[in-house]
This record gives sequence, structure tokens and C-alpha cells, in this order.
Amino acid sequence: MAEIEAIITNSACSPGWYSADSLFANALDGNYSTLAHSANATAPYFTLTLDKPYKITKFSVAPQSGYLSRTYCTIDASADGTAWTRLYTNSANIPNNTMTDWVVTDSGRYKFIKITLTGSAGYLVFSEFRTFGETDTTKYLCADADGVKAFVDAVWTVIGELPVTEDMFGEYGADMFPQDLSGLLDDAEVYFFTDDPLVLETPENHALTVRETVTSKPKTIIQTVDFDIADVDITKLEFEFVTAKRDSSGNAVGTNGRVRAAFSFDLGVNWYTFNNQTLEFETLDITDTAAFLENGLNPSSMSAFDYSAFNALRTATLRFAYILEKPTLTDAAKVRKTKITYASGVAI
Ligand SMILES: [Ca+2]
Repeated sequence: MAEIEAIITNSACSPGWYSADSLFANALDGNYSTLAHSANATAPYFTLTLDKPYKITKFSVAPQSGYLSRTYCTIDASADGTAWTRLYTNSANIPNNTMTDWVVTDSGRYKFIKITLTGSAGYLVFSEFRTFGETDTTKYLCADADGVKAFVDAVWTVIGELPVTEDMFGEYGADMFPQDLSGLLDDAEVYFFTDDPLVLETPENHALTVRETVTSKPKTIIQTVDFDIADVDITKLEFEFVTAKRDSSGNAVGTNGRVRAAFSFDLGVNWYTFNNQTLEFETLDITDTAAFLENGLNPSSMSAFDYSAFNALRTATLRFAYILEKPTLTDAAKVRKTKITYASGVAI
């Protein structure tokens, strides 16, 4: 855990501030001449609300020049705003125009701070008042058949071999579990690190569970460099797409994965598919994923493909686009190869 300055989301003074320009923000501005200044009262106090619970490590304070006893105070903290624990008592003068640390040894976690003037009636004043604490660290890594992976530059990337170590979490762990699963193989496992004592006390209450299974978005892949086509007819197009997986016995088992293709003869301006019902080529909007999946070339139904019409349509360049859909992480959708056969027998 690293010591950080706590973020204050709310502050108040009871019974009130000395003036409209004496708010607590003056104790956070790095300027010794601006003051957080209470009204004159019996035991006036400041209350601070932190953005989250912290293990408070210290307060770092500076007094009002010439009025050092206005920092004589008790500092209490609370997790819930109801039950209070004394963290620090100051009854000594501290130097002005410099920061003095008031070190806290209590190990509780608190969200609310109350600073109360001790002694008789008077003013509670600080020129600077900072609260430091530690927050919990949570980190995520994954591991699959490739090894231990971290989310680096928006893709899950191998950073070592099992077992996962605390050093790996410290160096590579993601603070939040990324939504993007790019780079992970099927059956990847999530590894979680925390130093939150509440979780460590009762880990069984904090197990990660699958709350929702979402459908992954179809992915469109477009060839960026065209094939230069020989000036002879193409007699066959063959696509080898993988939508099956091997079971534990090595047998191929079909999944709900789908791969479809489209082709372009004009550098990707217009895309075409073949309609097996009308037996005609049709233009296709490959940015419309539903239409691409529905109407794209299906490698398993190329028998009716009209090669003479295809050759009449074609130019000297050819590029393909593919759409891959894996409805769930257990499905498969891969492009293995595309084979073009010419009348002369040349294939690329
Ligand atoms: Ca100040």
C-alpha cells in the first residue's frame, strides 16, 4: 500500500466559519497566509469527509502565525460517522510557515475526520491541514495455456510463467478488470490480488462469480493489401474457416462460431457476396455486421458459386473481408486460409 493524500469531498465547521473567506479549502491551497478559521466558540470543530475509507497514516499541518494554540486539538476518525476513534491529540506549539507531521498509529480504516479545539472557548485555525492515508490495492492478471498475461497496451500479453507472483501483480496487474479479452485464449483464468483486510478476513464472501454472460461482438477483418490477380480465369475459391473445437478425445466438435467472407475488386470501395438463391452477385455493406453475417459468402456453400460471372466482374486486384462471430467464449471462429486456383493451376 502506498501513502497518498486523501481526497476531501466535503468539509464543515461547527458552529460555523469565522468569515465567508475562511473555509477549509484555505487549508488545502499550499499558501501559509490563507486560513481555515472557525468562529469563536466552545470546542469548535471541523469535519472532513474523505472520498473513501483510508488507513490514516499522518496529518501534515501548519498553524496560523502568531496564534499557535489555535492548533491545540483532538482528531477523531470514524468509518460510519457515528462511532469515533481518537487518532491524535496536539497540545504543543508547532512552528509556523512549515509543515509538521502528526503521525497516526491506529490501523483502522476511516472515511470521516473530526478536528476539535481543546481547552476553553476560542478559535480553531490551520493555515494548512493535509490528511494522508493508504488505500487498498486490488490487481488483476490472467493465465492461460500461453502463460501469465497482463493487460498491456489494450491486449492481454504474456508477462511470465505460472505461478503468479506478487511481483507480477505489482508490476503488471490491472487496477480494474478490463472488459476487453483480446489476447486471451479460451479457458483463461482470472487471478486477483488484494490487501484489503476485510476481504482477507473472509475471502469466501468475496469470491469472483460469473454474474452475466455477454455475447462478444462480431469482428470484421479486412485485407489491407490486394492480391494482384494473374490475367487468367479463377476456377476455384476455397475458404478454410475453423468453427469447431477439439474435445478431450481430439474429436472436432462444432460450435456456434460463424465466419463469412466478402470480396472486392476495387480496393475495398464495393464489396460483393454471392446469393445462393438468386445465383447472382450482390453488393454487401460489410460495416453492417448483421447483414454481413446473414449474407456473406459461406465457405460451406460454395458449390453454386458462378465462376464465369465472377471472372466477368473481376479486375486485376482482389481483396477479401471476413467477419468472425463467437457468440460465447467457448465458441470458435478463425480464418485458417483462403485459396485461389487459376485456370493455369496457379494458386496463392
Ligand atoms: Ca492555506
